[in-house]
Amino acid sequence: MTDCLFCKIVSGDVPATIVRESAGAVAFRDINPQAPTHVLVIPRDHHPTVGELAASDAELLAELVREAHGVAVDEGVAETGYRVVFNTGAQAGQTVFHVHAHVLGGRGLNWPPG
Ligand code: IU
Repeated sequence: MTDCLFCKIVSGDVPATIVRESAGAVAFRDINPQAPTHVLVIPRDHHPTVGELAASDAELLAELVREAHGVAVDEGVAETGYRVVFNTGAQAGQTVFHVHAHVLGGRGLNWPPG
C-alpha cells in the first residue's frame, strides 16, 4: 500500500534500524522503545491486523512468531523472558494498521498490562 508507513519501511523508502530479516518478514527497532528490547516484526506483504493475517496466510503469521522468537534470542532475552504483543484495533492501542508483533524484553514486565 502506497500510503502505509510500514510498507515504506519494507521498501526502504522510510529509514528504520533493521535487526533481522527473513523471506517474509522484517524486524526493526521501535522509534519509541518501551523496554530495553523493543523490536517490531512485520510481514513484507501488507495485512492490517493479526486476525486478518491469521485468516488469509497462517504460515506467514507463523513466520512472524518464529522471527519474534529469533529477535529475542538475538537480543539475549529469550532465557530471561520476553513478551510478544499484537495490539489489535483502536481500543487496544493499534495505531499502525500494518500488522506488527511487538517484541519486548530486558526488564520486568507487569501483568495485567495497562
Ligand atoms: P501500535 O501497536 O500500532 O500502537 O504500534 C505502533 C508502533 O510503531 C509504536 O510503538 C510506534 O512507536 C512505532 N513506530 C515506529 O517504530 N516507527 C514509526 O515511524 C512510527 C511508529 I509513525
